[in-house]
Amino acid sequence: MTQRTLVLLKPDAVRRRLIGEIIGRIEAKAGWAVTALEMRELDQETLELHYGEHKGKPFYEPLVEFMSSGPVVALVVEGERVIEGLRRLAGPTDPIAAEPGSIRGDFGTIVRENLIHASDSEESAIRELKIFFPGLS
Ligand code: IDP
Ligand code: MG
Repeated sequence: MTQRTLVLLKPDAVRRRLIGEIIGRIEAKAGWAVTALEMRELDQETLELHYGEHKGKPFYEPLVEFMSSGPVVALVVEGERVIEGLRRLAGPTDPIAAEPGSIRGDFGTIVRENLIHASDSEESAIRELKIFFPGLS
């Protein structure tokens, strides 16, 4: 089942020069492909749309501040079961709980600064792809 998902390499990943490492892991999965890519800074409106489900939670404001602290890399990734697969490749939200071998497990220590976002379902992927790549057919 070929799917499309939204990936964000967060400002910590960009600052730490991990773009190549992370995209390399994505491209290493057979058949998966990066089909769009953009480095950009995220404004408040975009972040509110993207992370709206978390508004009101204690971590929301620091999350938005972190996500606007520098450029991110937004990617569209396509391939076999890529939504579930990228969540597994990223690892769970808390990098200390994440398995070594996963991106968060290998590179992260702080829950907020966990390097990567990947859509968590088909519905989220459709919604988030529209925010970051509105021109996509
Ligand atoms: P996810 O990125 O694994 O889907 P979500 O629960 O959707 O995790 O949270 C979105 C982002 O908010 C996380 O990736 C992380 O950067 C941040 N976050 C989530 N929970 C916490 C927390 O308890 N403390 C600090 N930051 C958090
Ligand atoms: Mg999430």
